[in-house]
Amino acid sequence: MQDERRAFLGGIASLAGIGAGMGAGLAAPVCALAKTAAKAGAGSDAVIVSTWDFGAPANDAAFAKGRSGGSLLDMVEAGVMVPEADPNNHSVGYSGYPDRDGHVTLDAVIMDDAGGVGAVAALEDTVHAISVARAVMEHTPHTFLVGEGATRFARDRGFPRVNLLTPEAEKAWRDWLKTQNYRPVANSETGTYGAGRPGTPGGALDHDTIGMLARDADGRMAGACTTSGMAFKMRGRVGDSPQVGSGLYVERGVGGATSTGLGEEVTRTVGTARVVASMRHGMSPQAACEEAARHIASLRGDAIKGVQVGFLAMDIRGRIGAFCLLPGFTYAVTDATGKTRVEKAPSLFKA
Ligand code: SD4
Repeated sequence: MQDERRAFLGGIASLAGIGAGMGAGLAAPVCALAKTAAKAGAGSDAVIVSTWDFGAPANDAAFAKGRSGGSLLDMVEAGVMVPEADPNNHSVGYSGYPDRDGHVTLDAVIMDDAGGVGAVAALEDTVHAISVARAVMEHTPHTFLVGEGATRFARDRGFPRVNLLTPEAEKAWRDWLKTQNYRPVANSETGTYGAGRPGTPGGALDHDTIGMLARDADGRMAGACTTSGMAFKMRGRVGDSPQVGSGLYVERGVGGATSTGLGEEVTRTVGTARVVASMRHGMSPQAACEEAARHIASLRGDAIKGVQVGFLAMDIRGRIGAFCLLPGFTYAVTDATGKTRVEKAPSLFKA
């Protein structure tokens, strides 16, 4: 843990073009270095990326965690905890839309580039699925707990029991029950974040997921991905997000990738493992994301009409790539100075 911590702090220093050895403490010099970097205009390469507009405050929280001495794992965990706790975000974590039986179930994965992996799926009554995933990684001999076992594990580890189904989400579910029309809508994430009100059940508020990648200048990386998946999904349905190689993949010496959108299309193709494999074989993060999206399109043809899938990747040098099937996928990028911007990904199809 201490090594990782030093790596991030050292990373900030070298990203800023400043040599190490500027003082014995860890936290204090980093703030100074960040300032110097901003002054010098240095640090334009990405250090944190995440999916959708709501990735911006999440990135800021992750960066702040790194500045205060947190490890890469601490950073991605702290980052994605922001939308997990946000009642306006239907649905990562709290206030998520339930499955068709009225249960809010969460999926999450966290991983580093040293073989550390923890995941949960169909977790209930717990706000911070990502922290439970991390506990699976750090306190069990396993990588993945699901359903009742995951929920019991969360209680055993002291995570408080919280009813995730807010009155607003329950109302949306009851409205949805009237038609029971299950039709995932592309890009619901951008239109609804911060709106603070429910939309058409089964429609525009169908899904929100945050996937995040963080790196340091030594080329070390970690990632996290957390969601409540598709609103009004079948009970027991698990999407791409908690599955290593689908919702998230990080590889030492190469980089990482995360995905969002209709999870079934990503799990079919082990999408993020594919993106990282392409990067391993020399493709840029951008070309690798494009290749994975094109592969889904050629494999699935008409079946993916109106379906959104977005890939976001970052290599160990901080080069980023993003590509999606339909226009509308956005992502947040934070550079070594801590400056965050939101970008639009290019798409394969026009609409
Ligand atoms: C899922 N991929 O459960 C997730 C949903 C998502 O933005 O990414 N929404 O299929």
